[in-house]
Amino acid sequence: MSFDLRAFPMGSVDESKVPLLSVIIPTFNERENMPIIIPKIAQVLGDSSVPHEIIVMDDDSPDGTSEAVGEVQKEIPQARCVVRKTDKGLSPAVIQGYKEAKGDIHLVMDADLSHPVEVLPKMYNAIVKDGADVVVGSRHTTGGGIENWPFMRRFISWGAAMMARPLTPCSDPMSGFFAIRPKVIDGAPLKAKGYKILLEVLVKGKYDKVSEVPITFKDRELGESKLGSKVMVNYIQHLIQLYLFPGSAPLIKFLFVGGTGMLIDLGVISLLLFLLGDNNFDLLGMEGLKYVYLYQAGSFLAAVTWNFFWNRYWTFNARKGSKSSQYTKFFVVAIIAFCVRTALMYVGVDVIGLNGEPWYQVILIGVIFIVTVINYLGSKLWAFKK
Ligand SMILES: Nc1nc2c(ncn2[C@@H]2O[C@H](COP(=O)(O)OP(=O)(O)O)[C@@H](O)[C@H]2O)c(=O)[nH]1
Ligand SMILES: [Mg+2]
Repeated sequence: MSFDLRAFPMGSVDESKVPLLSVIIPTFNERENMPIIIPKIAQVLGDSSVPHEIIVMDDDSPDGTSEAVGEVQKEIPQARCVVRKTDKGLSPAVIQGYKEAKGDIHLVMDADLSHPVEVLPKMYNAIVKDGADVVVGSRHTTGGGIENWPFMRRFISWGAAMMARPLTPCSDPMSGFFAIRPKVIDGAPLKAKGYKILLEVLVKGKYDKVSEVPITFKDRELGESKLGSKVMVNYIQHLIQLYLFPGSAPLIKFLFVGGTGMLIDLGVISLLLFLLGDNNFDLLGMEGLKYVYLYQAGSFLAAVTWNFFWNRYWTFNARKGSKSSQYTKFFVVAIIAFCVRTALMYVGVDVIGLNGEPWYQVILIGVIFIVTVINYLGSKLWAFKK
């Protein structure tokens, strides 16, 4: 087997050795599964000559999981168990597992054989050979699936995955089976609250390429599921946190900020009219019109500035770039969009004459759409480009 070591930048890995895979298995009461899954992993990875370590992150299971690992370890010395007595829970166990792991690739999988061990070499190669930063064992990609689940359960699982879709570039962001290069989460503020640690990693980590390997998920045969009904509520809370996290789902945030910007625009112009008065002069006379233009310029500036700050800190999380240069570019994009809007409305309404119902509304919506696309792309690809 050959390895493309260029996938590992100089310094991150000793180039004389083949990248080491750390398999992290969070457990709670999985005694019966230990003598099955650990030898299976060792065999599959051994057959493919993948150097590896196996770390069981056990929450001090009363059923003797750690003792079971101790037994297996006699035959398979690259396996070990870390017994955790504080900060219990699935996600904290995985996060601590990342700290324990010494490998160049960190892979997480369940203990209950729901995740097919056979695809481990494929996932490893997706990173080592194909240069992925994250690889996900996916049930929802072509070729993936779930064995023996009734329609309703599949539907709920699919719906839950869809709710997270805008947050990540992956079809199965709820999978508990995935591998990363450690640099992906280096310095990332991972929170251990939710059960879906992959979502945390995909929202908060730094990566370029995400690959998916299709898997068929099988229900466990031994032991019991620990993740019951509380998971649903926890998942929704977790999703809300992740949607609010700076830089996640930028298109949704951008549209939301744009909406608030329109309110600012309207509010400022109304306020100016209210304070400085439309009583003092005739709005329809030339003099009055000039004031309104001035007010419009003021409210435009206020809205652009408002949008700029929210987009910089929240939508795109671009606080590292130079503020003045970002502001200038953002302003230029807004002016261009404004000119495009004015020109298109002029052509549509005054030149072509689409000023009756419903054509005026149709053209207005079309123009707003085009202008939003210009604003979004200009912001993402230019003003706030990282
Ligand atoms: N360390 C640790 N592992 C857990 C905890 N809860 C579940 N796990 C492990 O996480 C994996 C998935 O849990 P499981 O109960 O199979 O969830 P399900 O497949 O969604 O029903 C298994 O390996 C469990 O042993 C926990 O609180 N702490
Ligand atoms: Mg399970």
